[in-house]
Amino acid sequence: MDYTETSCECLGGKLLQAETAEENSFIKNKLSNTAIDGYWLGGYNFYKNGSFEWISNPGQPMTYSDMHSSQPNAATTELCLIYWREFGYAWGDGTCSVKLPYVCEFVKT
Ligand SMILES: [Ca+2]
Repeated sequence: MDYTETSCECLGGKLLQAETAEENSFIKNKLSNTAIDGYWLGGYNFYKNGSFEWISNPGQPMTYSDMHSSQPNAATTELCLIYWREFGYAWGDGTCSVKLPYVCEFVKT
């Protein structure tokens, strides 16, 4: 789909899908030790309606969400999902072309 997704796949993983509060908190704690504006994760606003789904599960509503109360705020143009520092790394919708780091996940084998 885009550079970040392809990069994770080249490393044998995928963009992070934080499907539970526990998983999400684990990641947020790591991000909180940095001073980066945002980190992409693997949700996508497929229908341009502000409803995010995991890239590997299109058509399936998320069972967990950490979307900030002010977000999504640009349903037709901000199609990618991001941890924003200004929200304490809660999620927001963001413009996909913004160059920021991203979080990959890997299945332990
Ligand atoms: Ca936004």
